[in-house]
Amino acid sequence: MIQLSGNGHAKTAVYVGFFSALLFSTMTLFSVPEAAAQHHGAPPPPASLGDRQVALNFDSSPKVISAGQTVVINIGFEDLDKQQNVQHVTFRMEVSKDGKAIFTDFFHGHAGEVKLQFRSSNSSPTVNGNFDTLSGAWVGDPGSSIVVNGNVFSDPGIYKTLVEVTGIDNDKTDLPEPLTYEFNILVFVSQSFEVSYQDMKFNVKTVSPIQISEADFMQDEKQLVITSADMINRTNDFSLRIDVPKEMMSGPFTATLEDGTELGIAENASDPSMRSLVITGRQHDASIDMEGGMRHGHSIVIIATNVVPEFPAGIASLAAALAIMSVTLAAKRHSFSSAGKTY
Ligand SMILES: [Cu+2]
Repeated sequence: MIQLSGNGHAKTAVYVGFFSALLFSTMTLFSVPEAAAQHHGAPPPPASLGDRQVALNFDSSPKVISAGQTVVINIGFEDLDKQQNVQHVTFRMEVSKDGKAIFTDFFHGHAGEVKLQFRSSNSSPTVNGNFDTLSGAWVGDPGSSIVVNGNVFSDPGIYKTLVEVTGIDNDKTDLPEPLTYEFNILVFVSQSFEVSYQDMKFNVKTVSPIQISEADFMQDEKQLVITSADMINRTNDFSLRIDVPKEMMSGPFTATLEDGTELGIAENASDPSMRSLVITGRQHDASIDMEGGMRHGHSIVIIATNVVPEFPAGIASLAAALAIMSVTLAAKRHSFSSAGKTY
């Protein structure tokens, strides 16, 4: 009797599951705009020098820096009115991570531009270049890079970069006040996680400046929770990419930090079966954090519109119901027999 009604429920569950799977695939056939991935933090605002506006131009090759990879960083200083580089720039560059200084030195670009090649190794950073005694800084040969060997961008992370321009227009004259710029250089790590939902397994890929320790899929809440042992501080601007199978979850998506702080999210179809999500944290006003206390956490929550239908869940809960039922029956039988013993 129980067995028969059980089969009937299972058939219904399979049918409903199949129907919602069809509905699911037709509903996700909409186009999504191409989103430009943010490879580094927000560019620093231009600095004023008298009536001149001087902007720091920054780019890296490759655009997406992986931990331990050799990278060329180009730093230029542009007079925004003239739209050309200012000449003879001396600056101090300081790279720090988690509040700890990793590298600092002085550089000079006669043509207002400096190319730095960072080669990763385990030793502390050393500079290979020509030291210009007039400006008291390292200079590169025209067209070539100044080489920095050592552990500067060896680990994934958000590297705070401070550039202080101490001289401009001339090799040996110092500015009364340095022009300062601050920006983040992001160094990424690629990781892969197997996420399971009942008897299904999905592959989730992350490219993140924060080492991810865990990825958990909560089908009932339509959430994918990405967790890190490191702090994800909302005062840092950062960017990370998560590739999820469309079958597992599809958009529109939203993303937040665990304290509810909303994050930017852009969706790309990397291939027909995958969705590539670029999540960006925004620089927040420090005063907001002072009021609310430093709020940060270890998790990012990605909320989908559609998730994999729960048709195997129907069977699972049915099985659970049957298990409870048989336990109850067994208990009843047991109480009957014990009742028999009492009499
Ligand atoms: Cu010069």
